[in-house]
Order: sequence, then structure tokens, then C-alpha cells
Amino acid sequence: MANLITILNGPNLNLLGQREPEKYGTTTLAEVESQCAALAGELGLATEAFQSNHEGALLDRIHAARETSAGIIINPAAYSHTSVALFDALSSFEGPVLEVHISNIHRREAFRHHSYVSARAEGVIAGFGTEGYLLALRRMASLLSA
Ligand code: CA2
Repeated sequence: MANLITILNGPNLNLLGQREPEKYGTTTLAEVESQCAALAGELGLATEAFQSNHEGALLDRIHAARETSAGIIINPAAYSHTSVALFDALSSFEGPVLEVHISNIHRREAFRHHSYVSARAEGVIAGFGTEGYLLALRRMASLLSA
């Protein structure tokens, strides 16, 4: 609980590194998750990672994290732009929430410029590629040690 960070990824991110490398790079989700686990170890944290293409499954993991995790790092993917339910679930979580987007959503279509999740997040990282997850983890370590 004290050092576990839940890393959540939303719809289609299971395809990371396999399609659209010009937008999302060539690193797979499995590689991102293992990079995060390694960095977490160096930071004195631990990670659990979960990806789903289903909104309800993500909500269930956020609810579970209320009992198990000190913080949440989430890339809600397309649900960022549509889901009040994710905002509500994250609002029930007491620890820090950091939002990650691999691409710079502000340089893309107008419908990607607003994220419901951002209003709940302590911070948002966008456009740093998959490195954004590692930056978020470092920030999470700072937030939890403050
Ligand atoms: O930039 C991001 O991380 C996004 O959250 C990615 C979402 C998009 O809907 C958001 O606006 C921004 C899309 C995830 C799709 O992931 C894919 C990865 C590889 C190939 C195809 C899709």
C-alpha cells in the first residue's frame, strides 16, 4: 500500500509498438511496463500494471486501487475525452493521480484537447513519448515522499 503504484492504460494501448509508430513510437506496452517496474525498484516503489479496452474494467481497477495502492498513473487513452465515469472513480481515490499521454494531445484534433481526467490529476504529461510514464513515476516518488 505504502509504495505500490497502479499503472493503468486504456483502450487500444495494447497495440503500442505494433501499429502507428509515427504517433506512438516503437516501444511495446510490455516494455513500458517492465521499464516502469525497473525504475520503480530504483525509486523504492513497486508497480502493478493493467490495460483494458473496457471502461468498466478500468473503473474496477481504480476501485481496487483504493485498498492497495499509494498512487495511480493512468493513460486513459480515448476515454480521457469522453469518460465522466473515470473522473468520478479517480475522485474516490485518495492518493496522487498522474495522467500520461504519449502524444501531444494539444497538437492533435480539437476533440483530444480536453480530458475529463485532467481535472482530477495532480499532473499531466503529454508528448514525451513512452518516456512520459517514467517521468510520471519519478514525479510520483517525489509526491509520495513530500
Ligand atoms: O497520446 C496518448 O497517449 C493518447 O492517450 C492515445 C490514445 C488517444 O485516443 C488519445 O487521444 C491520446 C489512443 C491510444 C491508441 O493506441 C494505439 C497504439 C498503437 C497503435 C494504435 C493505437
